[in-house]
Amino acid sequence: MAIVDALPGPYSFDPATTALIVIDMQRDFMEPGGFGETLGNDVAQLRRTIEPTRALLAAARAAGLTIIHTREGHRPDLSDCPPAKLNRGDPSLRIGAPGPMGRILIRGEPGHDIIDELAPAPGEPVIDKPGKGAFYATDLGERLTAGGIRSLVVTGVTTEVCVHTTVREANDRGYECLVLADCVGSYFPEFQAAGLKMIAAQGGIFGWVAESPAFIAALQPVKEPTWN
Ligand code: TIU
Repeated sequence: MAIVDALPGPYSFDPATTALIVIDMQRDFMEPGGFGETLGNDVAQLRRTIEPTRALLAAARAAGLTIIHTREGHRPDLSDCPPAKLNRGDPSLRIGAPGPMGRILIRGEPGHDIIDELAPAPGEPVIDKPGKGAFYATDLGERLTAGGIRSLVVTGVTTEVCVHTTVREANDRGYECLVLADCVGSYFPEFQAAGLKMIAAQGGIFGWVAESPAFIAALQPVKEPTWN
């Protein structure tokens, strides 16, 4: 087992049964003109996550860790977008409206794609999700079960929305979640701080929190099966 210096205490994981999940590092959240900005947010707040996540991905690939990317978005006909989500904000800037990066938060549009800096490598699954949590209305749970995954290292945006929802879903399903503080971002500094505190509080009510260099330092190569 590898051990990471984390809050509320050491996080133990076996790289062979651990997956790195990179949540929603899409232009729609990270760049001007996308969904994040139409909600009134300062997208510049999220940029500091890019470089640590790039380094993390390089280390995880070198170690042979399972890596999964997610994207939040909807079908072009919006049939998977409930009215409660659609009817929010200025009608000209809502999900499905035309924006500088195509229709806002719609699958297949330029804004929906993952930013170039963190592009998935060939073979890394990209899970399209209509909700905030990565388990809701996706096959993530089945994929993790099939791969024998028990621990999740979670990064991405935004800390208090899609990262939190996914960690809460995962924790209830029995996964041990480590959230990497420098690789998750919020449009609100106070939510970033509170969101991270909430995960590790109460003895780690949702999981553990560490910095990515500590995780990279602890990461060991996934051992090949003995019959190879
Ligand atoms: N608005 C916001 O903070 N986030 C989202 O809508 N989605 C994700 O967090 N991916």
